[in-house]
Amino acid sequence: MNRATLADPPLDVARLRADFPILAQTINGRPLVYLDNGASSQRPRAVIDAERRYAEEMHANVHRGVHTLSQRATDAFEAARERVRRFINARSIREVVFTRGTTESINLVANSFLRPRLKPGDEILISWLEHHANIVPWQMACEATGAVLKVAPINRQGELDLDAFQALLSDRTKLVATAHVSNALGTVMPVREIVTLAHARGVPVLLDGAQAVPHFALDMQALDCDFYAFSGHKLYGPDGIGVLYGRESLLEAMPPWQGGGDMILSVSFTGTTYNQLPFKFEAGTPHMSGAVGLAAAIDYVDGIGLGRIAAWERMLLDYASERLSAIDGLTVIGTAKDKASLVSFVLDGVHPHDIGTILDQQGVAIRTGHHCAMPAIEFFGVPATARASFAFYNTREEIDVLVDAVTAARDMFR
Ligand code: 7TS
Repeated sequence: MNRATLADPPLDVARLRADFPILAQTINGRPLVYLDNGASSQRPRAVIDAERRYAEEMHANVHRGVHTLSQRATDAFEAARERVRRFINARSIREVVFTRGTTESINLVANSFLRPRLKPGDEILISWLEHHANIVPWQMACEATGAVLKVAPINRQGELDLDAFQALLSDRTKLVATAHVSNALGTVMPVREIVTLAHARGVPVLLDGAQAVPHFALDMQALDCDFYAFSGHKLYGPDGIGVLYGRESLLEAMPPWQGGGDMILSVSFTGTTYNQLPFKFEAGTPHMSGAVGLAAAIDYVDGIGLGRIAAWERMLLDYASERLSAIDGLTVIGTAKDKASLVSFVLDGVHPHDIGTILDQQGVAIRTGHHCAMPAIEFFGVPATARASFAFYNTREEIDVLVDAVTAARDMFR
């Protein structure tokens, strides 16, 4: 490939990389090449500083005290909620529930929204490429109620078969739940079509946005989904904090999932009155510094611009796909027309775990395994893949290091 023909979108990556202290280190004597952003991306200093400032200047318990620190913590926590609302263009902060992450957000919907509505024979429709977090909570709901999990197929490129999806929608379907972007294959799902088809039959839609949020600008009102789940740690923010967006009318009608402090207005032994939205779904002390850090991550990402991030990552994806596919013996798993910035692959004669170990010796961090999406990986007849997932702070030079390391791994086993 002629590297000189690749036009550089206007992103000063060298300057941006300096914002990420963790990227400046060596691993096994080599400069770190961090290509495991699909699992967790790294935090810029702005996020680390925001979390530290919270701890040094504001920390106390939220929504409880009249004292100054508690007010400061509450203000910071609620300002973070408003920042998330603006980022995803939700109508109201009542639609923004803080959770531990995508997994907890989906479990909240499974337990509070879905279970009380399910009768034996009802159906939940997902796709074949889901992360386990968007499979198992629905299976558990099915086990408890006698409902049935339906799975829409994918093709050999790893794209959803939209006709089959439509055909699987029925009068018994109580919820559609699909990824926005597949973590195992990188496929960008046709979420607008999914929402339109489901809503045409009156079926609500949950989108698992864990892998979409770092890559595209989101607009809940335009997307018109009913629930949207994501995690802070994939968006350059802290771990242990995530978001459930929910349409207000649905959240309003849902019972609380967990009981405890903060989710009540009054408690007596004869009965308890629940708090208003979104606090009804936030039992116990929340991850306050995490929310503050998430807001700082959103400020940081917005400061760069998701459009510019997407353009840079597109370039990285095209470059990596082209160079990796040119390696003799390497097969890319997941070749959808519309992909986000990751490449899953297998190498003839080398187990993905061995690829991961050999790459680590070169300072290159990738993920290997089934990526918590066993059905999606097994669909391609392999037990595991190696996955390189990119962020805006990655460079073409890093992809060159990846390609050289993968080639060396192949040669070691020849
Ligand atoms: N859904 C998708 C599509 C994901 O990629 C992940 C995490 C989750 C849900 C769960 O998110 P959590 O923050 O609640 O754990 N995916 C990955 C991954 O691809 N490698 O490590 C975690």
